[in-house]
Amino acid sequence: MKRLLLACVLCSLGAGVASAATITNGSFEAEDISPDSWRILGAGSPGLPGWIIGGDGVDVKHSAYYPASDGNQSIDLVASSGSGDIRQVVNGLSVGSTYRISFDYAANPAVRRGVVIRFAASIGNFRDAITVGTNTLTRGVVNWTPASFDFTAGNTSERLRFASRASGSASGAMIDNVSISLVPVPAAGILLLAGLGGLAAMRRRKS
Ligand SMILES: [Ca+2]
Ligand SMILES: [Ca+2]
Repeated sequence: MKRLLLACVLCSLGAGVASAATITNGSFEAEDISPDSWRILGAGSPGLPGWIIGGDGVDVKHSAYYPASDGNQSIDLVASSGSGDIRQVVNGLSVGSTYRISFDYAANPAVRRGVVIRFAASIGNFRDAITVGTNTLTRGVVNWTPASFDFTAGNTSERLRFASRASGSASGAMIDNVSISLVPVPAAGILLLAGLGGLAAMRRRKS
């Protein structure tokens, strides 16, 4: 009986793993902008499949101009001026499960020295503000930094958003290589759940 209970706990955890959530066009490669070096996309533009563009727009950069961290294209969250943002609804989440959003970010190398670039990443009720350093910039070189944050799904669908905070120029934070993964339940947690399941079964048998 205990062995069966443990198997049930493990298979229910396994079912959580199977509900795979994905980011659509997380590397911004879906629409090839070459031979352009970059392409400006205004709010509501359909030029970034999977994402909704808001604010003052964003632009897509090609590796021929600025090297992407993954593939050939990345995003500058500031198009020509003001703050742009991109967002999409992530489906297939398992309520109560913890997920990790991973991505790479950098300062657009064209930004003037001394200008502080900021952007925010959010999903569900999670929000993180990130300040991008500017003092090591070399024109033409993109210093990509990997980043990630964890959130617990409160719904089966949550909105993921990356939003610029105005940099005061046409150059803002760049992002690329956005992905989502399920954070595994630690082995100790599985054993605790299995133990609780066994206790509950024993109580039921006694009552
Ligand atoms: Ca890319
Ligand atoms: Ca720009």
